[in-house]
Amino acid sequence: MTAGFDLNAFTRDGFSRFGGPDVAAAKARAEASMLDAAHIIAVRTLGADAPRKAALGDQLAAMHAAEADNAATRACYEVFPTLPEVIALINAEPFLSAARQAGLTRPVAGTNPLVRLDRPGDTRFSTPWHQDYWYSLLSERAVVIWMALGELDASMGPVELLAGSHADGLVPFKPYEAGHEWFETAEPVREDGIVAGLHGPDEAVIFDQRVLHRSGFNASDRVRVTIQLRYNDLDALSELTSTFTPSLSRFVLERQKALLEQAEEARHDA
Ligand SMILES: O=C(O)CCC(=O)C(=O)O
Repeated sequence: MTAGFDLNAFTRDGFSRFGGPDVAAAKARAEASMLDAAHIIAVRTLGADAPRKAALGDQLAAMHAAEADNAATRACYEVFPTLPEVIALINAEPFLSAARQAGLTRPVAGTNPLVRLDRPGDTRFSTPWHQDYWYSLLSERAVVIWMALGELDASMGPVELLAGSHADGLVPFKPYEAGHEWFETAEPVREDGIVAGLHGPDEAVIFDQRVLHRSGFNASDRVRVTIQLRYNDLDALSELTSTFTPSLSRFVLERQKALLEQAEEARHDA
């Protein structure tokens, strides 16, 4: 049983904070591996300017201050979700337990764990009002666990959740033209009851995938680091399939194409 989960709040608002020493420990394992990777990435991307800080937030802030064209923090964004300690979070007991308390009888992954790095003042990857259920459409009982690594305060623009919006069920959506997210709500959202997903270092927030939510604005000078875990319920799947398909990245596809073209040219020249 995970401490702090408030079933009344979850039922009423669609979300609840939860936490305790086991959440702190799971976060610390992921954070340590990300710091280690960030040190390696800093040396590769920044060379002699590579900072070496003892805390992930300080390390990313220093890397962002030293980088050109986001090269160092982009590499962190690419590499962090590949770390075994980050992937392992999906199987960490406090998160599975919170998903069970939220009503999922057999939680299964809705996606691999995702890592967001939100740079100061950058809105390019900010999400508009949306429901994560749009990206699953498979399990009526589906949740997101959203948690910050390192510090999180109001100036860093935590996710904004619209309390009680899950009660309206699936709302219509349309393509989102203004940024990198795919969809937004078809109708403007009545913005009463916005709650910032603030939580302590040993806590996380769990929300129903029907809750309308969007990115806050990072007005601080820090890189906001968050992890999202998404669970569907095997016992509630409308089809026995998955909502995400691990596939080769654009990097591999482009390299394969280049190698095939080289081989073709070499055959032609021979
Ligand atoms: O962290 C954020 O800024 C937004 C997160 C979000 O929209 C999501 O996890 O679906």
